[in-house]
Amino acid sequence: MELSNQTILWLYKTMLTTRCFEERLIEEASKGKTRGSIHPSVGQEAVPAGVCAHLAMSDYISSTHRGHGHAIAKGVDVNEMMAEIFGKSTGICKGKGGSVHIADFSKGMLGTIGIVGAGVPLAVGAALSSTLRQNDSVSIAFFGDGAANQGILHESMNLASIWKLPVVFVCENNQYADATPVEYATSATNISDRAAGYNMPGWTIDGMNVLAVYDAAGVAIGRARAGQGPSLLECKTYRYYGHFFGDNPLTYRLKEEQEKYREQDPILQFENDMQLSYPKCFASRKRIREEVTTSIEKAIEFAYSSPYGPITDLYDDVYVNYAGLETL
Ligand SMILES: Cc1ncc(C[n+]2csc(CCOP(=O)(O)OP(=O)(O)O)c2C)c(N)n1
Ligand SMILES: [Mg+2]
Repeated sequence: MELSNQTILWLYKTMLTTRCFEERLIEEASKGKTRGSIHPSVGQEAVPAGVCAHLAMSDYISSTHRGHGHAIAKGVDVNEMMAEIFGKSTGICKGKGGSVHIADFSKGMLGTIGIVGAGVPLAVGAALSSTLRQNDSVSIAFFGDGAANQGILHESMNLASIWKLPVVFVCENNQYADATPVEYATSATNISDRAAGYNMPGWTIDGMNVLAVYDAAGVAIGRARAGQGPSLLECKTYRYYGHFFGDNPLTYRLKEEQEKYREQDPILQFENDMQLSYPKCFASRKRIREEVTTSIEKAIEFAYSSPYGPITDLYDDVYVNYAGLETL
């Protein structure tokens, strides 16, 4: 399918922004500047970009512990994300949540979440709300291959199917759940095969290729928007770094395996595609790289120069303030 130059450049910039954000974040984490755990998604950038390219602000996504790319692709501000991970009061959740609690309801980003599988029913709930409100918003539930074996996913897929909800279940199968290989932990050959059990279509695609993700997500999201119900999209991908910042993936993954996937790098692959099919976009790649680097350096500066919140605010935002709710 021929894409507009605008879409091509958006895909490129979104993938690059995620890569640059996380590479810089890792540098700052190494210096001890960040707070809380960090799970880099470097290598997996094609999935959030290819999916979210079809979404509007009025659509919803729920994410995982590896969610910087989802947040960026849904338009969350990188300054506020960076400040959040530095624990600063200007962070998107006032610096109280860190990398695994990045939410921005104004952008339809329901949150990165540390509990494996827990984001999935949030997306289903958001899809139910769209159905009840009779609008055409769709919801995306991003989850990993490890989460695919959590009961909550299966309950969520079943409910979404019987109620024909506008939700797409997007599995980022990066081949490992922490140090456990997917072949060891998963009964199905393809995770998408499980869609049949819930009477919905399922597809397995190359998640290192952003154009393949874009095409398949377009079909799945188009169905959901047209009232044809949920579907399951499994994107086969790979994380380059450890499970979390500080993990050494070489203790459980062969060097050759890692090199094989790096050869299919989603950004380099896309640059080759651009050179062949979108030469005008290819010509602007240097400018885009510079723009991205500048915006991430600004985000780092913003995080450094922002203050920590006062200790007196520590317990604010922990529990809902019920005052006034009884009058609703
Ligand atoms: C309910 C629950 N069980 C276990 C954990 C510990 N844990 C955190 S991430 C993770 C692996 C998840 O793997 P996957 O879903 O494939 O996502 P990936 O890390 O590969 O992105 C585990 C077991 C958790 N956070 N929540
Ligand atoms: Mg995984």
